[in-house]
Amino acid sequence: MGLALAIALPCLSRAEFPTKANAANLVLWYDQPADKWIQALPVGNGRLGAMIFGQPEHERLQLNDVTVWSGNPQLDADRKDAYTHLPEIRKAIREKRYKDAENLCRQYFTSPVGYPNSYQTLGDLNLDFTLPGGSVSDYRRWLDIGDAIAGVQFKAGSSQFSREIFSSAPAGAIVQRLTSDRKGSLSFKLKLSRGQNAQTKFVAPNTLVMTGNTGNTLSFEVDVRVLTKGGQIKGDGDHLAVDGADEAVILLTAATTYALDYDKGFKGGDLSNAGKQMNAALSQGSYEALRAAHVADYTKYFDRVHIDLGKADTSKPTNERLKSYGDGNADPGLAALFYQFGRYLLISSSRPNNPLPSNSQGIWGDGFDLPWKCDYKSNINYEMNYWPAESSNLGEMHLPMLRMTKELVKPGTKTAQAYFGPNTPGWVVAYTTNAWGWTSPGEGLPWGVWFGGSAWMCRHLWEHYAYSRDTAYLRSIYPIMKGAAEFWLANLVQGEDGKLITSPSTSPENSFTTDSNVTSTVTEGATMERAMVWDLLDNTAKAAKALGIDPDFQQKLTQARDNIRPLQIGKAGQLMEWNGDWDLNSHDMHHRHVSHLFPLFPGDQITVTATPDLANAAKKSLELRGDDGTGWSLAWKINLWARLRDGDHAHKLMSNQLRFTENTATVMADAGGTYPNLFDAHPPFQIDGNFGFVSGVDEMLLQSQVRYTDPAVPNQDRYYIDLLPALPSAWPTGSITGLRARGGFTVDIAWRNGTLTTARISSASGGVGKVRYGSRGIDVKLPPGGSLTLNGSLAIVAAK
Ligand code: FUC
Repeated sequence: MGLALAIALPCLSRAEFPTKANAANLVLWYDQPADKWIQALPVGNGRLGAMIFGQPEHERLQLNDVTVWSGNPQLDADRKDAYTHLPEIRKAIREKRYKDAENLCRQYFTSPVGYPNSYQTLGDLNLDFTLPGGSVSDYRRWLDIGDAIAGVQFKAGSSQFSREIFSSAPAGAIVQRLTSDRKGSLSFKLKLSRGQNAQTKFVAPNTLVMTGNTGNTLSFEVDVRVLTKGGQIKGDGDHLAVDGADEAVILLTAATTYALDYDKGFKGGDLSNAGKQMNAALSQGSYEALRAAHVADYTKYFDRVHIDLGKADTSKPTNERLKSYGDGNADPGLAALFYQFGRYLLISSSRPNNPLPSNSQGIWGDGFDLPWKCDYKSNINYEMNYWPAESSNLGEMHLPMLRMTKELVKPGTKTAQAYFGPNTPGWVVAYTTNAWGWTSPGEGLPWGVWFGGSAWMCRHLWEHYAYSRDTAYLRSIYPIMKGAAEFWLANLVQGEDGKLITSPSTSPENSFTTDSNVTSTVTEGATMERAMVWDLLDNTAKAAKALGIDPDFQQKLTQARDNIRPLQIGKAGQLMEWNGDWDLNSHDMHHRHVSHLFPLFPGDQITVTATPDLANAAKKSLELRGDDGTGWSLAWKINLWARLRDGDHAHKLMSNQLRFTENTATVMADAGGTYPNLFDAHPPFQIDGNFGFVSGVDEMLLQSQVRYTDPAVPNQDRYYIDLLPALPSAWPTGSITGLRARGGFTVDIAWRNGTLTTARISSASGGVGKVRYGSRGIDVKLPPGGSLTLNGSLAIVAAK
C-alpha cells in the first residue's frame, strides 16, 4: 500500500520495441478506438484476461477469468438405464430402421437434463476520464504480440496521453499504466462492476474490491488498486476517483473458489489469493520491474518460433490490412502475423499452471450465456484449440488440457456404465465437456449422441509424448489411455461383414440419406468413429510398447485395431463418411464438419506416401465439401490440404479464412472469416479457427506424422521429418525457426524461389529420425543437445 512506483516514461512509439527482426509485423494497430467487442484487443496471462477498447474518454476493460462458469456441477446428467435400451437401438440399426434408431436414441441415449451452465464474463473496469478541452487527435492503439503489451496513445487538446496494459503471469495481475506529458492532467473515475451477482466497495485509501458469485458453487473476488504520482484519490461507495495525477498505475487481481477437482465438487480455490497476489505484485517495487518480469516470462515461450513469409504491409492499420488482403493484395506477412497471433492467444489463454484449458473463446467472452456455452466441444472445437501446441513449440501450454482429460476419467466412467452397461470397463466422453466435468451425451440430436471425445482427447495425451519423448510423463498418463481403450475394446461390435464397428454411431452433427431416401443421423460404423477408435488403439499400443509394458494388452489392442472395418472408397471415388455409400445423396454436401477426414488430419491413418489411394479418396471428399465453411471448418481444411501436400489449395483456404467480417450473428455455413481484432469468426467468435490456422501453417512447412520402424529398436516409434511438404507458390521465399517435429526435434527451415536452401535439425533430448525433402532423404541421429545443418540437397554442412 502506498508504494511509490518509480515510473520512467519510455516513449510508446513502435520504434521502441525493436526486440525482433520483424518487430513491426508483430503489432496489431488501429487508428480508431474500438466501438465493438470484435474490435477490442485481448491480453491474458493464461487465466486472467481483458479486452481493451482504447476509448480516449470512456475506457472499458472487459474482464475474464478462465474459471468463471455459471451454475453447479451436474453430477447426475447420465440417463441411468440407457444401457438397457442399447440392444434395441443396435437391432433397429442392423435392420436398417434408421429413423426408429434415431427416435430411440433421442428418447433413451441422450442426457435427461439440460445443459444450462456457461462460461461468463468476470465484469468490467471502466475509466471515465476528464480530458482537457480540445479535440482528440493523433490517435493510435495497438497490441504488440512480440512482448504481449497493449497500448493507447492520443492527444487531447495539446496534451499527450499514453496507456500501457498487460496481463502478467508472474504477477498474476493485469497491470495498466497511464501517463501524460503534462503534470497533473490525469483525472478519472474508476468503476468496477458486473451485470449480475456482484457488489463493489471502496476500501480506503486506493482500492476497489468486487465480490460475487455465479451460483451456489463458485464465488469470486476482484481487487483493483490505484497508485498515483501526484494528485489525489477519493473513494465513494462503489467507485474511486483520481484527480490531477501526473501518472497512475492500476493493478487488478482476481481469485475464485474454483478448483479442477471432481471429488471436491470443483471447489477449493481460495478467494484470499486476490489480495495475496496484489501484495506480491506490489512487492515487485516498480512498474518497470513488473513489466520486465512479464516480458521475460512471455518471450521465453513466444520467441521460440520466428516466421518470415515475405513482404509484410505494416503501413496500414490491421483492419485495413485485413480488408486489403481480401482484395487480393499480396501481403504474405499478414498470414505470418495471424500465425504468431494464434501462438500469442495460446500462450495468453493456456499457461502451464492454468486451472482450466483454453475454451471456445480462449478466455475472452463478454456475457452471461455465451455462444454454445463457450465450452469444450470435443467433436472438433476443443481439440483444434490444441492442434498447434506441440508443433509450434508451446508444449507446456498443452498441459491444462492434458490435466483436464485426467479429471474426466471419473465422470466418464459413470457415463460409460450408464450407457453401455454396469460392467463396462474404462471411461468415455461424449460430444462436449465443461468446467464441471460433463461427460454425458447431449439432450438432443444430431450433436448429442457421439462418444468420440475420450479417444480424441487421448490423441493429445499421446502427442505430448511423441514430441517431447518424456517417458516419465508417458508412464503417468498411460493408465488414462488404457482406460479409454478398454472401453472401446469392450464396446466395439461386429458389423455385417464381421469387422469391428461402433454402434450406435454418428458423424458429428451431419445426417445421411440412404438410397431408399431415408434421412437420419444415427447409424453404425460411421467412418469418423471407426477412425478415432483405430487411432486410440494404435496410440495406446505404441505407448505400451514404448514403456515396455502390458505385452498381452498390446496384442489385444493391435488385433482389434486391425479388425476395425477398413476405410472405404465410394462410387464418386470419395472416402465414405457412412456405413453406406451415401455421400452423394446428401442434402448438405458442403456440411461444415469434415469428420470422416479425421484419419488424414489430425490422425495419421491416411498418408499420401503409405496409403495413396485413400489419400486420393480424401481429396475427392474435400472437393465435394467445397472451399467454404465456418471459421474452424476453413482452418481444418487448411490442415487437410497440407496433409495432401497441396500448398496452393491450403493457401486458398487460408485466404478464405482471412476474409474481413464484422458479422457476429450465428451462421452455420460458409460465413467464416476474421474480425478486425484478428479473432476468428465462426461466426460468432470462436477461437478454434485461430489455432487451427497456426497448425495449418505448421503442416504446410513441416510434417512428421509418417512413421517407420527401426529394426534396431522396434519398440520405439520413429518418424520421417518432411520439410516444406506443402509450400504454396504465394510464399516463394521465407523462413521459419523453432518448429517441433515428432521424435524430439526442433527444426529451422529457410527457402528461396520455392526451394529449400537450409534446414537445421536439433534435439535437446537426442533423437533418431529420417529427414526428407522432395525425392531426397537423410538419416538423422543426434545426441542430446546435438544439431545438424543441411543444405537444399540435404547434404550436411555443419554438425554438432
Ligand atoms: C459444434 C459445431 C458448431 C460450433 C459449435 C461450438 O457444434 O458444429 O459449428 O462450432 O460446436
